[in-house]
Amino acid sequence: MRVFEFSTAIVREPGRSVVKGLKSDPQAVPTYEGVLAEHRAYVDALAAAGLSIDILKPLEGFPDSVFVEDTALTFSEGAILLRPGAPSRQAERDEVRGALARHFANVFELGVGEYADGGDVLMTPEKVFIGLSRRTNRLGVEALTRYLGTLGRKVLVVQTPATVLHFKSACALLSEDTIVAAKALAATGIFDGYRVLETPEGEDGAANLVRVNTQVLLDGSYPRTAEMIAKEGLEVKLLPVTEVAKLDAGLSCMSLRWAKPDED
Ligand code: CIR
Repeated sequence: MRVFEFSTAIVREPGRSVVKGLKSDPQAVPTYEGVLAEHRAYVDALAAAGLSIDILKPLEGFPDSVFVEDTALTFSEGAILLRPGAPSRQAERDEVRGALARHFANVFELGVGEYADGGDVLMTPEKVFIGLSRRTNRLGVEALTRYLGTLGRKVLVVQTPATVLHFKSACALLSEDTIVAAKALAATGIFDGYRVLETPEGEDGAANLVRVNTQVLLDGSYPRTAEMIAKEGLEVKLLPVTEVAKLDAGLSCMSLRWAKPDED
């Protein structure tokens, strides 16, 4: 099962309202120009990694809509339209439905009361980890487990650490058998059976990286993680995300990625 080989991505350009996005630190206010520049560098990196990219228009009514990962799960076999858990983000799903319909014949949808953010979902070849969190509830996980089962995937329900917004704020798949995780999450033992690389001291935020084909997209403020990944023989592409990080977000949040079946 291919989990980091992608041919296609959906992204959404940030609107000027992005400066009003949800965040935990009231002092950390991003600039629109800064987020836009970081988003453009990210889209360029996805294109350089070989993906064709569907760029959706900015939505001023939804400050966090640039974080399109939270609205859907996408696979070669189909897609699942999620229901983001933050009240201000719930209707973002209605703005993504049309794009999913353009790309997928088969789209499942979470129902009323079934909440899940894509940031809480980590794909590996054997299973899908789903972290219960402030955004992803039990009903959401149960519905996802059913739909993912139909798409041939097994689910392991875990707990998103209380210190982070999303499960994938603290972990990412680096290769078929290797997960990069912040030390506290690695220590829980949930990744037993995988090779786990812990982020170096002071670099927990680096775990929100994205493996895309042969490259690893990594937040440029984490040099020791970059060194650790380069030692794995992978090509590291450093990207600026300091403005995006002020919104409790990182690299994985800004795209939906999948491999088109005819390119498998
Ligand atoms: C939010 O609080 O929903 C946004 N400010 C950040 C979303 C980040 N998304 C992600 O980690 N998948």
